[in-house]
Amino acid sequence: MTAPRVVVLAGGVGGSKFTLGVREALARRGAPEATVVANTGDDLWLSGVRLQPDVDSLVYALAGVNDTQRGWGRSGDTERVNAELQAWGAGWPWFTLGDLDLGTHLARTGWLREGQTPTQVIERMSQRWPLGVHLLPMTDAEVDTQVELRDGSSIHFQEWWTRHRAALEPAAFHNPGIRDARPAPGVVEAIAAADVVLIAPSNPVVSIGPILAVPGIRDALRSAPGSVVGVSPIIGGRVVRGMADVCLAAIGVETSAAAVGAHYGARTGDGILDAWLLAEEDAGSADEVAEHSIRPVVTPLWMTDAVASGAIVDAALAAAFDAAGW
Ligand code: FO1
Repeated sequence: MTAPRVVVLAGGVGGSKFTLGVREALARRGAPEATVVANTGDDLWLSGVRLQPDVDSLVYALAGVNDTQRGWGRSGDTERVNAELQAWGAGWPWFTLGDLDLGTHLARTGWLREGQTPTQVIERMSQRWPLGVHLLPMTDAEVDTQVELRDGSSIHFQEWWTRHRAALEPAAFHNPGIRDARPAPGVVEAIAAADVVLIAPSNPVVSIGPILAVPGIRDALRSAPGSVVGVSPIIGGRVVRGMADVCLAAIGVETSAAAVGAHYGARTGDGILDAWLLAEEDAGSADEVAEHSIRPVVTPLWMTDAVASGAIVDAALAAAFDAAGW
């Protein structure tokens, strides 16, 4: 199969780097644009505007206007409005809203207030730049992640992440309202029509976790006719970016490629994976992955640029074709 239909489940920074590779690998094959399902668990209301950090990371990266140094926001952004917000004591003193980025939040908030859904807002945002993928939110419902701390109190994920740098020990992560949420229009349909579903090397707990927690998405993966292939966000037993190790510890999962693969589980059991891509540094745990009935594939996993990410996608597609017996 040279032109597969691909769906990607993705979080922010890791998801963006991976999606650049998906776009590159599919363009090389003349394949249709991938459908990318973005985590919206990181979303928040701040100073009266709606932020969708993972959606924006994907949009900015695919449009080539992202700040690659910082990992979030727009390149070359300024912070004049942010300084004024701080002077008013509005917003959060530890959270920066760039001027160009605020333009995005204002546009989005206006459209939401006019009654458009997040799916429609993203569709509209996607018209400004040719993203080369079909970007969907996981759900149109607001299911912002709350971090439950050991003392029983809860704070918004973004406060825990950016203010406390994940230093407050989490007891659990919750997405209030997610049990009543529905997958955004087109998500389940895209999974059902896909030859391959790729799980990006994003945070398994607070990026991929919320996507899988939207009722209907996990079932759609389990019954998908195509193959489901995940990419380890752990290389050499360490997290590549972010503070995923703290998140994993909170749900009792070791920070290792094999443990995260086992956490997702095999589709032949009660999980979601057919194959799991491991870094060469973790080749020693391939047998452990196979013991969980998941096909291990060892390949370089450093996403240094879109070509390197594209090579990872090539390996994932090859694994998918093997898993499907093509
Ligand atoms: N991350 C930070 O560490 N500090 C910030 O001030 C900050 C602001 C910010 C504004 C908009 C946005 O879309 C993302 C922003 N991020 C910031 C990144 C974000 O908090 C997280 O990295 C992701 O949500 C985790 O995936």
